[in-house]
Amino acid sequence: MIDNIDIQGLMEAAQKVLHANDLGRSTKPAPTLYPHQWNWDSAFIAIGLSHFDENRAQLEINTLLSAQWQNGLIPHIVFNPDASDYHPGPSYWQTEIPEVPCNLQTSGITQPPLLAYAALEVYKNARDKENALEFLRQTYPPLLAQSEFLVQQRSPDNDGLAFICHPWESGMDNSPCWDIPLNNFEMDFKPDFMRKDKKNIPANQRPSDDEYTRYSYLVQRYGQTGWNQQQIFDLKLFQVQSILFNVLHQKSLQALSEIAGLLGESSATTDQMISQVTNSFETRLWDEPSKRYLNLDLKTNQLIHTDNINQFLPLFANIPTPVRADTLIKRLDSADFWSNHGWGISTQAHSSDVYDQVCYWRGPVWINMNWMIIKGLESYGYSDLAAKLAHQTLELVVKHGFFEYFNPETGQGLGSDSFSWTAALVLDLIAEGYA
Ligand code: 9WN
Repeated sequence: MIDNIDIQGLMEAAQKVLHANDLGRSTKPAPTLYPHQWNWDSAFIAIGLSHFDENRAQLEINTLLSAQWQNGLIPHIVFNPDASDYHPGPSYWQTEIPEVPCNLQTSGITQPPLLAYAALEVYKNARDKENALEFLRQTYPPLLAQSEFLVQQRSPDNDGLAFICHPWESGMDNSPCWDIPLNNFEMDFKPDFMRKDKKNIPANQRPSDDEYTRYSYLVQRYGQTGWNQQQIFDLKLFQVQSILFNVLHQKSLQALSEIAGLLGESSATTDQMISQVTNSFETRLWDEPSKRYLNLDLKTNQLIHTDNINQFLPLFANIPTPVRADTLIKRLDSADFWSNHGWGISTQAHSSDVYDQVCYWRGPVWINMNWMIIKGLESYGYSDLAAKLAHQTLELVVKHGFFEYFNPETGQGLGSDSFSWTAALVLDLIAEGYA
C-alpha cells in the first residue's frame, strides 16, 4: 500500500488524460507535441484502456493494424489528417507507394514491436472473453506478419535478431547508444526541415539540431528508395541490433505463441524463432568482460559500449539465465541507475560522461522503462524490488504529474505534460495490485 495516495483520484486523473488525447479511433501520445498515432505508444495505451474500456482498447490496436503495409511493416506513425504541426509530416516521408493502405498516410519506418503482447494483455484483462477471443482471431495473422517481416527483412545474418535503420525505430531516439552509429555515415545532401518540437518544450530537453539533421537525412534518403527494404539495407547508413527493440520482438513472439495456443493453431515455427532469439542474445549481445548486454552496430560489427538502461531490459522477456539476471539486478539496484531520491531507473548511468538529467533519453526516468523493469523483476522472483519500483513510479506521477519523462534527481516533470503512456501504465500498475 502507498501512504497518502488517493488511488481512486489517481485512476480518474489517468483516465482523463487518455480521454483528452482520444482521437476517436486512436489516441495521440500527447496533446500538442505528438498529434498523430504512434506505434508502441498505442500498445501501451491499449493495455491501459483494457482496464476500463476493453472495446476501445481493441479499437486502438485495430486502428494501428489497419495501417500495416503489405510487406508486414507496422508504421511508427499513422498521420492524423487534421493535424499538421509535426516534423516530419506525411509528404516528407515520400510514402505514396503501393505498400501503404489506400487513404492513409504513414511514416516509412517501424517502432519497438509491442503490439502482439498488448493484444494478448487486452484479451487477458477482458471481461467478455468470447468477444476478446474473436479479437485475437482477427489480429493474429497481421501480428504474425509483423514478426515475419522483422525476421525476413531485418535479420540479414538469420540470427533471429532484427536491426533498426533509424534511431526513431528504437523508441529511444537520442540515447547515447546511437551516438556512434548516427555519426558514422556521410550525408550527400543537407536536408531542409523546420523543427516544431522546440516550440513548447525547452531545447535542452530535446534532441539537438545536429541529431535532427541526421534523422531527417535518413528519412529523405530512405524515401528516395521507395522504402525498398533491400536497398535500405544496401545503403548501410544506420544498422543497429537494438536491445530494447529485440526484447520486444521476443516478447511479441512469446505472445504470438500463447495466442496460437488459445486459437488452437500450431506455434512450432514461432517457438523455434523464440529459441533462436534467446540464443542470439546470449551469443551476440552479451558482453562477458563488462557483464552486461550491449547494442550491436551491425555496420561495423562492434558492440556499442555505454552504460545504459538497455542492459536490464532483457529481464522483461525472460532472456537472461537466473545467474545473469542476478548480476544485472545488482547493478540495477545501485545509485548509478536507481537514484537514492527514489524516482526509478535512469536511462543512462549517472557516472557516465554523457549522462544528462533533463535531456530526453540521455538520463531521465521514463514510466515505460520502469514498467518493463517492474515486470522483469517480478518474473525473476524479485517481488520486493518490483513493488518498491512500482510504488516509486506511482508516487512520482502523483507528485509531479503525467509527464513524458522525469528528472531522476529531483522528480521534475519534463517534455510534454498529459502524456498518454504515463497515464496508461499507471492504470496498469494499479490494476496489477501495486497501489
Ligand atoms: C519520434 C511518441 C514518440 C515515442 C518515442 C519518443 C518520441 C518522436 C519524437 O515520441 O519520438 O518518433 O518526435 O521525438 O522518443 O519513443 O514513441 O510519444
